[in-house]
Order: sequence, then C-alpha cells, then structure tokens
Amino acid sequence: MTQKLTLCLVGPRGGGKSAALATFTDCIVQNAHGYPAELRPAAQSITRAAFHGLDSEASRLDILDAGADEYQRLRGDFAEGGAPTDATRLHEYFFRMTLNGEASPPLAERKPALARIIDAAGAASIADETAPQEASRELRDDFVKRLAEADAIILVLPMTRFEDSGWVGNLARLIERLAFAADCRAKRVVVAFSHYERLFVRLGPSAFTYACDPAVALHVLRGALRASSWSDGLRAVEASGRAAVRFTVFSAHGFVKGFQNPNIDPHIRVDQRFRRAGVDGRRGFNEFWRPFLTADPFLYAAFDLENAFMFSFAQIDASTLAGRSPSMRNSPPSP
Ligand SMILES: Nc1nc2c(ncn2[C@@H]2O[C@H](COP(=O)(O)OP(=O)(O)O)[C@@H](O)[C@H]2O)c(=O)[nH]1
Ligand SMILES: [Mg+2]
Repeated sequence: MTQKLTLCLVGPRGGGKSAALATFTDCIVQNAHGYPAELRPAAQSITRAAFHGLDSEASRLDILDAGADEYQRLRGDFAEGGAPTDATRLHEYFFRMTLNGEASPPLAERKPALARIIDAAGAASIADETAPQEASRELRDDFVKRLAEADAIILVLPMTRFEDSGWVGNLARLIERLAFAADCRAKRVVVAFSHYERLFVRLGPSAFTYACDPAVALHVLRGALRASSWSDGLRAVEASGRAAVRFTVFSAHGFVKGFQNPNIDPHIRVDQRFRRAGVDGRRGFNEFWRPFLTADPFLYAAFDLENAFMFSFAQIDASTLAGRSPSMRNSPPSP
C-alpha cells in the first residue's frame, strides 16, 4: 500500500521554490541531506498517470518512460541557470518517494509515498506589491484551493532581510488564512530558508564545515525569526494543534564538491555556480555542484521525519543556554 500526498510549495517570486524542487532528487542521490545515510531515502519522478493509478499495467510502463518528463525539464532549466516559473498556470510534478534503509521500528512501518508537488509562480502564491501583477485572478483562486487541499505546505523564503520587501504583508495574510481557515487540511508546514550558502561566502573552504553544524542553522533561524511579525500566524497554526510547524535552511546552489566553498562565483555579478571554463552542457555544472539540504523539506513533508536541521518553535524559542550541547545542559548544578 502506498500513501498519496499533495505537497504545495509557497513563497515569493525568486525565493527559490523551483530551485529547491529541481534539486531535491539530486540532493538525495548525492547524499547531501541532513538525514542519516542509513535511512537511504529515494525519490523518483513519475508521470501523472502513475500517480493516479500506480497498480495499473499501463502506468508501470509509464514510470519507465521518463524521457519527456516535465521534471527533467525543470532540472535542465536549473542546470542552465534557472528560469522564472511560467505564471499562466500551476505546475504539478509527481514522485514516488521511499525509505529503503534499515530504520528504527516506527520508520520501518512507513509506506512508500506517491507525492504530487505543486509549484506556482511566486505571483500566484505571494504577490509582490511593488511588482506588476502577473498572475490572473483565476490562477490565484486555483492556488488557494490547492493550498487548502494540501497535506503539507513548504514555505520557501529567501535568507535575506525581507521586512521591507513588497510581499511580506501578503506573506502574513497568507499565513493568517492558513491559521484560521477551517478547510485547511495540512498536517505539516515547513518554513525553509533558501540561499543558505550566501551566509558563508567569506569563509572560503571552511564554509561547508560551518554550514554542516546544526547549531549554526539554529542560530541563523533565531536571527531570521526575531521580531518577525509574519511568523505569529504560524504560532497560531501550531497552537491550534492542526499542523506541526518546522523551520529549516537549504541551498540549491550548495557548496563546491571537493573544495567546500559556497558554490557561487564571486567574479560574476549574478549568482552563478562554478563550472570549468570551456566545458559545455550539464556536465559542466554537475562537476562541482553539490546541493545542500534541499531534500529535507520534501522528506519531512512526505514522511514526518525529523532531523538535526529541522527546528520547532520550542527549539527556536529556547534560551541560548538551553540550546547548547546536551552535555552542558545535563551537567549537575554546581554545589
Ligand atoms: N545564491 C543562490 N541562488 C539561488 C539559490 N536557489 C535559487 N537561486 C537563484 O534564485 C533565483 C530564483 O530562484 P527560483 O527557484 O526560480 O525562485 P522561485 O521564484 O521561488 O521559483 C534564480 O536565479 C536561482 O538561480 C541558492 O541556493 N543560492
Ligand atoms: Mg518558480
């Protein structure tokens, strides 16, 4: 038996939703997620027909026919530097997600999941008041409907100051709607901060070591959430007991394989990943490219799987002292 899930990506334009989606299967293949390697997660893109009826013979053949797959196109777009999501329709991608490793008993019971992931242009999910209105009324209404039906919501926000962006008001309104709409059935909400590698650009080859420390991520998330009024609605979501809320970080560009510095070329004005001069095509990007934690929001959303980079409000709110290493917390009080 498989379970069917709908996951909905939400976030402002340019936040990194499509990049997260385009890279999460590679992140799994490259073992660049925050879960133990023994979990052996897998995600395979499947067709719409396979999602709707996996047990039929026709759909089994369908799985093998990945040639014209929309998801491969999305991956290709990302490899070439990324393209803005077409704002005339919602985009659906389908995956079979499994946990293959020997895991602890409760995990062993987990069924493979067939996931439908909905990605829309930022204008359809969180409009920017300072940008031209790209998405039609119908598309935005359609998006709100899908959002209400989703089993889990992945909110992707850029890891930059955005209190003065043109969309933070709309973000707050959308979260309020999630908190108080009785018809919203999401059980999990993941807030994933993107562009994480940018914080480490001055650290050179030590960058990856710092990025791999969950305590650094917790510190960064505390900073991002401090005095953020848009997150109040998320507290209401969690307080209502209807959905769990988690915060995490990720980078689609990631860190350079073998060198461990952030994978953005400082000599180019726009963020671009490193590639060897003279090498053409996708291989040129893949040579150095290793994404960072982009699979985690999807694995959490599909399987309710916690890891060291996934933080709750309680962890974020805990005092810094309580957040230190367990050995410090457990040391007996001095006489
Ligand atoms: N530096 C950096 N740029 C990124 C990252 N992920 C995406 N981008 C860039 O940010 C821009 C917007 O990303 P996109 O995924 O299209 O955002 P969306 O509108 O939310 O789907 C693109 O130019 C991406 O190449 C990242 O991890 N690091
Ligand atoms: Mg997009």
